[in-house]
Amino acid sequence: DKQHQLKIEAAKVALKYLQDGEIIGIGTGSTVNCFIDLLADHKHRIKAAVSSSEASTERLKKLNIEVIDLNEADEIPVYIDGADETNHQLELIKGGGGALTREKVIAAVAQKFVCIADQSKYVETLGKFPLPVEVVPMARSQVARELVKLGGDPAYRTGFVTDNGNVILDVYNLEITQPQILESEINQITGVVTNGLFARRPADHLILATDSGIKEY
Ligand code: DER
Repeated sequence: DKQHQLKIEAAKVALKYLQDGEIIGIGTGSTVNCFIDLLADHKHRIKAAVSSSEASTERLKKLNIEVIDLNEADEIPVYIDGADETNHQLELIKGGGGALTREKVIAAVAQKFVCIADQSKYVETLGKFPLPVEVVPMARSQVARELVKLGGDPAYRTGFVTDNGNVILDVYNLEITQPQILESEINQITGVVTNGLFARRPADHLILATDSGIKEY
């Protein structure tokens, strides 16, 4: 469909960030899956991949691309990942796919975080998409109460356990006008592992596929 075609367009442009013989960081989601599929014709250029989820790892292994642990990589020149929302400062909401913790860890290490997205993700103000927050299971109710105090409406992502064995609260009705401040406030709540605001460490580049072509920021 139209949106899938846009995801493929964005993924194609991201190939230009491949650096021969280097380790590449790979995110999670349907847009990243388009990028992984394109790697089939470029895998000889990749030394190895560091993956942000079991789902992406499986997809990479099917292409016989070596997947290594982040601890074996002394640096990650380029990290390719999608987003659920991005504002005009390339501050993101991520975690729709539930891989936010490993995504955020790799983004913290990566020298260049390249976000690939279709036009539906580009917003003025973050927060229409519910903010995922990864939580230690026993702390779920307490963290939910704290998130309500911050003005959110947390919903338990029932039946979902992250690759790290934690649970996720999706927080609705936040109007996120100061993403970096809210990111820090949520990080301070005891029991929170990670929140899906990538604002303190935003994307370095955005490849946005739109009906009127590719826009790069
Ligand atoms: O969960 C995530 O952070 C994913 O990157 C997600 O935000 C993007 O998923 P999509 O490419 O399937 O829209």
